[in-house]
Amino acid sequence: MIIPLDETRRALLADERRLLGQLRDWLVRLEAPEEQRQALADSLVQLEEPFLLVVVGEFNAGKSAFINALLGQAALKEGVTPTTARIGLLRYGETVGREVTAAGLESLTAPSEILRQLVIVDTPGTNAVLREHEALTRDFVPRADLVLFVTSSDRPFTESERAFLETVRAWGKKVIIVLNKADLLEASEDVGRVVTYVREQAQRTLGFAPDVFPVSARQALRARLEGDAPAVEESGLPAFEARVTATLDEAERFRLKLLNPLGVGRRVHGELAGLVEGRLELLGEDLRSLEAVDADLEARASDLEGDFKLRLSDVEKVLLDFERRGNAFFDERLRLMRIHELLSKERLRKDFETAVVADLPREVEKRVEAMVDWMVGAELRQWQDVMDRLGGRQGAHTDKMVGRVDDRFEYDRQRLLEAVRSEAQRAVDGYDAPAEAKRLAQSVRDSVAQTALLQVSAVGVGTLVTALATTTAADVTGLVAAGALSVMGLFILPARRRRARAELATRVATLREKLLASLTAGFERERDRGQQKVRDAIAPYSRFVRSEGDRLREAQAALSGLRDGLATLGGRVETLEQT
Ligand SMILES: Nc1nc2c(ncn2[C@@H]2O[C@H](COP(=O)(O)OP(=O)(O)OP(=O)(O)O)[C@@H](O)[C@H]2O)c(=O)[nH]1
Ligand SMILES: [Mg+2]
Repeated sequence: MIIPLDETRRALLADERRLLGQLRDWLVRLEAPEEQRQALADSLVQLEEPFLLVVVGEFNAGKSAFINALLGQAALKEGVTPTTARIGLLRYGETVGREVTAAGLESLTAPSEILRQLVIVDTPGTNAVLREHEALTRDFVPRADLVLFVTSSDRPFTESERAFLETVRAWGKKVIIVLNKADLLEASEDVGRVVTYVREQAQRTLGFAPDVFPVSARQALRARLEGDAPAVEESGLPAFEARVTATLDEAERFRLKLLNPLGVGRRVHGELAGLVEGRLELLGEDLRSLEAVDADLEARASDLEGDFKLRLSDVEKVLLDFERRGNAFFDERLRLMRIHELLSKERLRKDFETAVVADLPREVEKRVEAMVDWMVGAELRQWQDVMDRLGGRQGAHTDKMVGRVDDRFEYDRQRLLEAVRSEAQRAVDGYDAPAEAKRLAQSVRDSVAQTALLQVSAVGVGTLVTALATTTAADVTGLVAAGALSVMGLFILPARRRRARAELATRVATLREKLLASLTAGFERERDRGQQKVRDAIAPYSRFVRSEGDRLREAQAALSGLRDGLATLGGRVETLEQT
């Protein structure tokens, strides 16, 4: 910028660079859309560049004609059909020249004094069938330091013009309006009426009442070329020029220049804050789903615990029945009348096994098998819960802008959720229940074998119980066999019976204790293992939700500070003295 900077202006410029630099960093960190980053970067670069007066409006409104009138020569092509196809940047030059510099961009020169102070930009018209024209212009708007909006007297302020002014407003631009083709209006009252109408309509859209200058660009250029001073005056152009040169002095151009990136910054900031808010909202819901999964896991753990206790008492009952049968056996056998049966220890043991041990191993095994199946089912249901809680999260978006699928946040979140979902899906669909049951059964068996200190493996729980019960049988029957009785005399039979009962009770208690302890240990291990699997599957997603939440909250705090900073700076620039 070629204007001497005083202390105040230098400070403003430095503050603006610093604040917008911070905003630009956040745009990068949060992967805001490229257009936004570009718009802000462009506007920052532009602080160094000449003042841009950008002329916009619908096709055929006379934008090019108006610029020609300003220049006093027909430097630009005019036409009744959509004519201007490129953004044309007009700078001062000794001769009229034109050069296409990039796709959709043209660099023009003309020897016109006004161009020593500012660059005038001609743009393709909006609302033409050629939509790419409007896109070129729309994308260029953020770069304007001042927007000159041209509307035509034969259709002043159309709906499409209103819509376009909305986008101009969104970038926080200052706007001047030219009501062109004023020569088409017959009476001067009509001109006044249309000017008022346009100003009122524009105020509704822009939020402030812009200056509206009625002009006949055609008349102005013709009169200028013919040197017809009164006709030039009558065209309305000098009024516009006087006003513009009076207000667009260097100080004002500097002020507007500073306001341009601020307007862009505010707009971009608003969208970024919306992006952050949208993501936080989404993560908040994610977090609630994860908490629900946690609560599910806990509830399921305690449900399992309750169910398991019931099943254990069922096993206990089988053991108690075993004890009851044993006692009945002693009552019946330890009688005088059956003394001969007590003589053979071997036979006694066999009878005990048949009558008392009986179905015990099978009954125990049956119940343990049922427990195993039940646990396998429980684990499946657990995965099903996870699916229910998280399955729908994947496609979830808030109404707010969240991002595009190609940004890191969106990509990571989708990927992590997909991992949980497919893990759960795999667990549910591909769950090999028989294999799981086999593994579980083995685990319980190992546990029982270990507790019983038996050196057996690869046998069922039932077999282990059989082994334990058989030892019990041998020991208990050995105790009551007649060989030991003969010396003592028959009258001690009742005492023997009591001892046998007591011994059996101790044995059953031990057996029960060992069996229950090992089943409980096995159950707890399996339950924890199942839950851990679910937690492990969710962990990366849950870590992401938490850490991303922290990161976004930090961004939110920083952005809110930035918003205040930009507002304060905006106020300082707005009130900057115009001299
Ligand atoms: N009656 C009258 N016609 C005008 C005036 N200014 C321009 N025109 C005519 O309106 C038509 C469109 O003018 P342009 O300057 O090409 O309009 P534009 O807004 O640049 O149009 P695009 O480049 O297509 O967006 C041309 O035929 C001009 O001669 C004017 O003040 N009065
Ligand atoms: Mg044109």
